[in-house]
Amino acid sequence: MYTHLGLCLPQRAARRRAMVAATVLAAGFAWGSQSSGAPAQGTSNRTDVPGVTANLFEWNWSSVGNECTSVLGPGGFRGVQVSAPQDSLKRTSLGDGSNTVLHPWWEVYQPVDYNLTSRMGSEEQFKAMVNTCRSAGVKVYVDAVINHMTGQGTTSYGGQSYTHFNYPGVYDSGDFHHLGTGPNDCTSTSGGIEDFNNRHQVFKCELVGLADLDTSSPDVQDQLAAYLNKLIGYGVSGFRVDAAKHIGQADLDAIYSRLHRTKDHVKPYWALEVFGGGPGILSPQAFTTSGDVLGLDGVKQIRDAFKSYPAEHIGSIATLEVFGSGSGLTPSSKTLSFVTNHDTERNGDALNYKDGPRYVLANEWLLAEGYGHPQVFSGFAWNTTDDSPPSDANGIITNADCTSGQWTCTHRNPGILGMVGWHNYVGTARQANFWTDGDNVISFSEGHRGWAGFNNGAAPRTITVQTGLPQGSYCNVIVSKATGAGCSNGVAPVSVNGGGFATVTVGAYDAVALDRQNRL
Ligand code: LM2
Ligand code: CA
Repeated sequence: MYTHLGLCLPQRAARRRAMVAATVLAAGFAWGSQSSGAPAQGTSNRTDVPGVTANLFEWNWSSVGNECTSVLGPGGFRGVQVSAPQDSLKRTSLGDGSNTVLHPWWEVYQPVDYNLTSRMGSEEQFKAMVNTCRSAGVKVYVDAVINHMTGQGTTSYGGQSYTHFNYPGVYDSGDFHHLGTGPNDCTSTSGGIEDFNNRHQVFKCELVGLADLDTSSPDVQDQLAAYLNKLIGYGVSGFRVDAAKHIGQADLDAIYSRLHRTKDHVKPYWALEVFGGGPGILSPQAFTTSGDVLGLDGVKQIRDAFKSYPAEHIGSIATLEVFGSGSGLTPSSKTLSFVTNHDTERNGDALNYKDGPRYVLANEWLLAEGYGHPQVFSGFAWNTTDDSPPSDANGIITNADCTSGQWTCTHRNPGILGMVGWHNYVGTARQANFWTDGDNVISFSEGHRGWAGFNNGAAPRTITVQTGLPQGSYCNVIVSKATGAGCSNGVAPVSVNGGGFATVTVGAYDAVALDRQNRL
């Protein structure tokens, strides 16, 4: 069934061609529609191209399924990223990373086996969730933890007992990198990664003490591919590859080459987690030959523009006239973009839900800007960085309740939902008519289909700008929709004159966005 050859050169060339083909396709269609209704070609080398996704971090499977049907599908989200579904460490005592939280959110990053018995639910519940989401038009992308196993503990949520290098029925000691002097050993002094600029250590030593799989071994590659192919068989469309930087391009390619096509008859999406800052082949750019990468450098640029570093955090978004490859980031077509994810919301690299309206504004801006495949992060409220999501005494995560204040539910924000619709409607129209006051107010159009203005300042601003839109009365999609009886929610329409100009008041830390779908 498998070639056991890894990815040889002709296959690499074919994949590169396929990625180019997918990019060309993406340019001709609205985002996210490329693989739906695709012809049933078992031999297609096209890759799944995600539309706007929501990252429902540590939502349990039944809550994700409900959300797909009631909010994500109707709201125009084309995909949902879910948390690592494999069986994982279940802590039985404090210490080892947290002296106060017994079941920190990060237990799921310590796999024990590939049965889907997890804090988020059972394998049956996972399967049902994928079916429900797909029926609602929402593809499912999975956080795949495939670089390592555990760094602590002896028992899992599925009831499996294990030791650091021994996972019954899955891996034994020979499947791991070990501290040593051989070519396939970790040669640091401690067995951990000490030098993040050393490729050998980054690939073969332990990341925060997590048993490092020998991902160059064909047996390990087969085991990992079997896990991912099981998920693909359940209807999953692709993966966010955890710690991809620590697997390395060659091993990632060998694993990817073993993956089946998705239910949409395309190769799965493959978004690699590669933190910036590494030199040469350790840079995010250097992983774009193996897949898309997470937009982690972009996260910092967004934070710096919206918030900046003085204590007052005044920010200046005028710099965002240039954002993307022009500002040194990986190419738009190769990037999963977001304002934050679960790591950066805790480590200071990003804006997060605690930034309130400014955080919402940044999400709205990213959806308008159109860089990358945009993703809206939505997790749970926390006080300390280790906090567990709401769960029972056994660590089983309880249903996400957006009225409880315990879940941030960012993806339900009406302005963000309005911008998801705006984003889907403007598609890949080219950005034009950029305007700024040189400080904290910007606006631009996307072709002749949409216009948006953003005010990252503490006072409302009235601006007169070129919208690129035909004359007419438009509803602000941040707060309303066009209906037969005018703009919904009693919102006054915005007039665009025959020359395309409009005078618009943009509230403090707020946006106004117009599109031709919402013209009266
Ligand atoms: C990732 N990407 O590469 C995840 O996005 C990130 O959230 C994961 O770290 C990391 N890689 C490993 O998958 C988190 C968390 C760590 C936590 C690990 C493993 O940020 O703090 O480490 O998951 O659960 C914890 C303890 C740490 C301890 C380790 C091993 O915090 O002190 O290391 O477990 O026992 C001695
Ligand atoms: Ca590794």
